[in-house]
Amino acid sequence: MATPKALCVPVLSLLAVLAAYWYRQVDDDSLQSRLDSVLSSLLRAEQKAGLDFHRPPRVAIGFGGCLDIIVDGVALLDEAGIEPSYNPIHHNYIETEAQLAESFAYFFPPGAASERYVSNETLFKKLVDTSKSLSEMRWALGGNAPVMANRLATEGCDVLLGGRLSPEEISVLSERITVAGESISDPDIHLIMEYPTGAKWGNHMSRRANRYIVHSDSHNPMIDSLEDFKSQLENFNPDLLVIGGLQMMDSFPFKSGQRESRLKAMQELLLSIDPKIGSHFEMASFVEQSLMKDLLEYVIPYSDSLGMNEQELPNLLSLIKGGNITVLSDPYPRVASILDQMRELYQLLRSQKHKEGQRHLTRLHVHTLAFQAIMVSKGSLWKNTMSATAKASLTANRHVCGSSQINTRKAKLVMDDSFSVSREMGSQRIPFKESRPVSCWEEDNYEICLAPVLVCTEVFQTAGGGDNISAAGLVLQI
Ligand SMILES: *[C@@H]1O[C@H](CO)[C@@H](O)[C@H](O)[C@H]1NC(C)=O
Ligand SMILES: *[C@@H]1O[C@H](CO)[C@@H](O)[C@H](O)[C@H]1NC(C)=O
Ligand SMILES: CC(=O)N[C@H]1CO[C@H](CO)[C@@H](O)[C@@H]1O
Repeated sequence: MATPKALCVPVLSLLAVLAAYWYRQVDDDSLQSRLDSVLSSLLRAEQKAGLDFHRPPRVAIGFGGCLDIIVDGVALLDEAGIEPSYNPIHHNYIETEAQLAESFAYFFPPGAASERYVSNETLFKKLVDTSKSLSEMRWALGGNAPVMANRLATEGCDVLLGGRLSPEEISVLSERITVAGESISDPDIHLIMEYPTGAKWGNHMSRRANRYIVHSDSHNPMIDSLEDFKSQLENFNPDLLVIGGLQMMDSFPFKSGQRESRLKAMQELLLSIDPKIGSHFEMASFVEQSLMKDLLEYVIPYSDSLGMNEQELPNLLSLIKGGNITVLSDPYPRVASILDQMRELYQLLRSQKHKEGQRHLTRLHVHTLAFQAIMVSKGSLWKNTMSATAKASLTANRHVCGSSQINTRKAKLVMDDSFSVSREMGSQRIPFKESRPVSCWEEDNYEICLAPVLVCTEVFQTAGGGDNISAAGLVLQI
């Protein structure tokens, strides 16, 4: 028979296990209720602006469009017999399988979004054919402009879309969208190589979910719907003009002077718009320095509003300050450093000498994995910044999880309990309140709103996220 003392030990350890279990349970429950509280507060903030339009807002948006093939990036490389490379190299464009492996090895471990032109048709066709043989592949309408157009239409806007699309692509567009641009039979294809957080490729592991995109476009780089779009614009009478999709010009083998002449045509379009109509430019992953410089001359000075992610912000800033393109930045930036970069970009762009017809930047939206930040000049045309920031944040989860209903069991917060508004010593710290998750405050001649993202933990799709998020943010501000 066991003595009482001998019995004691197992009983105690059983109690310890039960206690640990109970505490974990309490911990889980309080975390869960915190997420639920953030969600309900964000939903309230989103609804505050309400979409009770007198008439549907009218948004004209260009350019381009494509069919996306969405696959698991690692599965595709395996199936295509492209082995992991341990020689990460940043290539501006891709010509060989080895370059693809080197380039993927560069962006996959940090989990940074990127997009590359494939100049080798044989290679691109091989990748597309291999993708079609994967069991888990799906097609989607792609391209910044159509994705933003569909989102804006879903939110109740009437949309004019500049792009040459195929009948299949047009068939999945909302009825609220009018397409300006002749239809085509051979749409450009984008191959979206997605990967989740912690995905393994040989000895590489991804730090966060993201995608690597390859394309071999022929229509999009020429912005060949520009003229049709321009001729329909006046009649359409938009409240807002949105330009995106210009990264398709990146590293494309243009004939000499061809790119510049297309961008000059774009500049003329922008100059022809009534200054009372807001214009927004959506940045993207650009790696060709001379193209970025052209954008700084022909497009960005004509934009009232800019949208970009945590990679694109330092890239643009570096170039304006006379430095080089930065291809890769911290995919988990701190709030303070993003806000500092936003202030700097805002001030630099506004302080540049303005030529006739150029606009002053009055809105800057930066989307990151952990939070959304929108900066708006006081007295500008942009309304409802607080609600727009909440909506952008909710859209991030809705898009990545692939569901309009947000499930907090598939979400986490990666923002700290408080954040500093700047890296400068002695800067104000703002606590993060579950019941009021969107923080807004004023500085100088602008207001900043910041909202945490309920980061989706069961990723359905990351590609197109920035477009949905930016469009969702814009719709409440016009
Ligand atoms: C293009 O890609 C194919 C398939 O990977 C390859 O066999 C060929 O060598 C590549 N061509 C060039 C010029 O690199
Ligand atoms: C910028 O890029 C050029 C050309 O690639 C290179 O020669 C130069 O060293 C770079 N400068 C900096 C500061 O990185
Ligand atoms: C969550 C979400 O709204 N995702 C959408 C992003 O935009 C594309 C194109 O309009 C939609 O198909 C997605 O559903």
